[in-house]
Amino acid sequence: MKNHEKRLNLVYPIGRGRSRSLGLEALTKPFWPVRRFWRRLGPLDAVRALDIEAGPISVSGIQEALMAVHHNYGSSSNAKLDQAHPDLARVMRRAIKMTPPNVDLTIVWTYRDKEQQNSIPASNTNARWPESYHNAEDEDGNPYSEAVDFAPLVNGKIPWKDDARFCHCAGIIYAAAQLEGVEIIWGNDFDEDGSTKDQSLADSGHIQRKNAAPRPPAED
Ligand SMILES: [Ca+2]
Ligand SMILES: [Zn+2]
Repeated sequence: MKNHEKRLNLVYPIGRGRSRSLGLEALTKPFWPVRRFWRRLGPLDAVRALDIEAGPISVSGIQEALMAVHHNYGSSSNAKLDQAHPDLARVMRRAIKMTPPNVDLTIVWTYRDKEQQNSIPASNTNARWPESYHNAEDEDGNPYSEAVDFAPLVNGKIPWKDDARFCHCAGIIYAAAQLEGVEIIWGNDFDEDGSTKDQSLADSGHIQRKNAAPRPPAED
């Protein structure tokens, strides 16, 4: 426990204009009423909800307080990230720590083998094995995906039809990539002109590594 944690409290409403406050350490425990309230907050509200009891609080203290309630990938997302190029895995692992409390992320795909790639409907991808960046392997033939498909998670479900939420997450991932020094290309702006209106096949839940080697053509 760091020193500043003793000075941070979460103030949360309990009805009829009353509120209760809890020390920060309670936030890291699975005390569900507080965690649920916390997740409903936007980032600014979350900072306002931190009541500073004594003395000045540093920006890093507030950041750490927010980090204490950050989201984490589940084991399935983590296993997928282990099959991606380490630069992309690093970006996605940083991105989830940068989302506000009410935005959660999941990993849908990294590497896809031949069967998985070719079973995706043509309406979702033009790419057939092995031409997708999701099909990349290292020199030993191990999964080494040059692309990641991500999605926002809302109450444990992916809101597939809510493209704005995917775009919101993509913005956070772009920022994470910049901080990690990794250049990425987003699936809703492949020509990188900043416009999402000129895409024939928009994929807001896809990023790939900009410096990835070109993929071989599809097999017949
Ligand atoms: Ca564009
Ligand atoms: Zn993809």
